[in-house]
Amino acid sequence: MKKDVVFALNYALNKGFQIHPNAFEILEKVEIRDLEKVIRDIVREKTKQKVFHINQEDLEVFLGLKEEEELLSEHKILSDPTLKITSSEGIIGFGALFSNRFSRLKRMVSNRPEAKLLKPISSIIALKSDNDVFVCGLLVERNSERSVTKLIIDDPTGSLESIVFDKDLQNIAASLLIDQFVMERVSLGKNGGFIVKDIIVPNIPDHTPNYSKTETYAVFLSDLHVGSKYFMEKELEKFVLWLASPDPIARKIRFVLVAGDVIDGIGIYPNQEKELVFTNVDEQLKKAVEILEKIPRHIKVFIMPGNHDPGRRALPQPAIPKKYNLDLWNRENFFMVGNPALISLNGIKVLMFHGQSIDDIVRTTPGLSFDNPTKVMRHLLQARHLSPIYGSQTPLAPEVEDMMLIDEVPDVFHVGHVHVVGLDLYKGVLLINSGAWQYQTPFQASVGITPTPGIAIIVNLKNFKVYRKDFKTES
Ligand code: D5M
Ligand code: FE
Ligand code: ZN
Repeated sequence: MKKDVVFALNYALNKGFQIHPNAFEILEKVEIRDLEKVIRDIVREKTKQKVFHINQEDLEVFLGLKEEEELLSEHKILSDPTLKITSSEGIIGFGALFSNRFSRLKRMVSNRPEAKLLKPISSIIALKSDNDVFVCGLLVERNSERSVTKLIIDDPTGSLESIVFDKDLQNIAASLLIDQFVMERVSLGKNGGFIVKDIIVPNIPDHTPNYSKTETYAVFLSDLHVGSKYFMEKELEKFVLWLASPDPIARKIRFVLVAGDVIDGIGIYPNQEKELVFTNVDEQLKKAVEILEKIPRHIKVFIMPGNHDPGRRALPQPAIPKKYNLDLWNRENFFMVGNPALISLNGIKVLMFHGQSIDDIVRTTPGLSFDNPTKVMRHLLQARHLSPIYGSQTPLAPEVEDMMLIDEVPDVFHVGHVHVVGLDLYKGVLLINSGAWQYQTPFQASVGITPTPGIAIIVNLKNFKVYRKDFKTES
């Protein structure tokens, strides 16, 4: 028997394992590179499972010689801003952006019965009759004072101020995001002002999701923050090793999606240098590649930028540019996408977005908080827009086409940024906030954000069954 085979077998036997004779047959037939490592991995995994024998199947499974089922892993990038970004500049650009947002959302609601009755704002300003009329526009302002709410909406023809008295309607008004598209049914009040009778948001219809034909699994991650002192390197390494292990679920994983903040970046917030292990972007990305390239090649990895990654800050963001790291682009199982992106995995449409807009939305919308990110995600689907608020902290680029619109109803909506795991189902759409791989930073502590890091969200694409796997080490 070859020396390395003897060594590997002794290793397993010393750990108290029995080895089935059929495992020997394989070892004699197949030339196995890194046999020692393979045996060690099997021993580790089976020890966890408290099963202390190794047979032919264990070796076959681990060496990829056997798949009990052919698992589909087809992908298509349906929409990606990277090549569409025009970087138009100035006020004219923003005019074009908002006019595009307005007209496309108006078209989106055009099959609703109310849409037939829509009037331009300019034509109703001089309204004399007290019949109800329908208008639509982007919400520019919302104020609540005493027991009424004032709304101002703009369409291309003018601006309309209206008042909401009804309590339920006021709650709906409070849930609207600034600069989102909204339809209103209004009537003329006795003192000449417009009174809101109904508020209609674009929303998504009840959705019947697409499922994968085979039991292929996908893992949803975000906010690795490689380069930060608080990056959970050990935990992410453990996750990557698990992907290559004989664990029955790990063996079925064919997709890994990373929703931004791959690295911590530099100059992202004041005094960040003090919290970095690597103080330049190149080194941080190199480290990220070092870890991610251990993901087995049969798993496709989709990588999106966040506000900490290089490229540009304003939304939509292009994929992390080649000039920062060519290895990310060259590896055959890595797919670099912009933010946001729509990706089909075995026919399942996954809308991916880093989630920068959540900060502004939480700050301006009553009832929302960082520790319930999927509630914010519901609002985004209702507004059919990923980042409506303009002029606050989330920079928007003056693109001619508003690429932050949610044109298509996805099957899975995957967001990151808040570092808190959130799972929900909204009208048939699976909502995932995939948490983080960074411990709580002093800044997050100071603003009361308590992350839930080190958890991988794993989804069986055949039935959308979701698993949370915690990789946090005890320390
Ligand atoms: O964002 C991580 C989390 O920290 C996310 O919930 C937003 C929050 N955050 C980040 N910067 C700010 C500021 N300036 N104000 C309030 N909250 C903030 P990350 O993108 O990973 O830094
Ligand atoms: Fe982050
Ligand atoms: Zn972020």
